[in-house]
Amino acid sequence: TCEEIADGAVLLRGFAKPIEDELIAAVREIVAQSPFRRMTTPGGYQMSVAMTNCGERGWITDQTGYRYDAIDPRSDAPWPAMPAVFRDLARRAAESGGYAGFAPDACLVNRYEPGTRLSLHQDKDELDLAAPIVSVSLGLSAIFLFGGLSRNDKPRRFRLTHGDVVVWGGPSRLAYHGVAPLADGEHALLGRKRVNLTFRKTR
Ligand code: MD3
Ligand code: FE
Repeated sequence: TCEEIADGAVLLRGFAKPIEDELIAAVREIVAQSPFRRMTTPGGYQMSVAMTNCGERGWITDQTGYRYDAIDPRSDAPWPAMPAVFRDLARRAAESGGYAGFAPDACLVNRYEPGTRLSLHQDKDELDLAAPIVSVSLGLSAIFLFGGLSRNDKPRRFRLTHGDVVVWGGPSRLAYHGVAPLADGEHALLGRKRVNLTFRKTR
């Protein structure tokens, strides 16, 4: 099913489910090369969510700021290549959402454990803000908070579950969003965690 949840944002419930095993196997290979790590924000806070990346560039934050970089500062090597199964899923989802020809060059992989959260933020480090962001939820479900273009707009809440894919484009691309603290639970494939993939075109 395809549902427009906000202007320019399309929720594809269960879109990734048919390839769940391939996606999880690919995440494990990425993490073997570039492990999940908790990064530090420019304000000096350590994020509760652990992150890694694949693709030509990866999103990082440290004391000096946020940026996309071709090198994983932890391994001092390029990020793992984007698996074909990721690239194809992102392209198919974007097309279903009305964005044909989406060619992401970066995929940020977020790992949530019970109690971890992502506070309200905008994603605007990408140069091409006309391209959508495609997100894929795996494992435990989460309450996703979706606000407006101002931090003060009261966020709406959506439950995102294993296999759900959302295409965020148009006016929703610069909306504030976040994830409420993850409730504990056990997922058949991933155990006590949630993994979220976000596909981006950064340049
Ligand atoms: C709406 N990730 O990685 S995915 C992020 O569940 C991030 O890990 C969350 O926010 C997560 O930056 C939310 C949904 C999402 C991702 C990017 C967006 C929604 C978005 C960018 C613009 C608008
Ligand atoms: Fe975000």
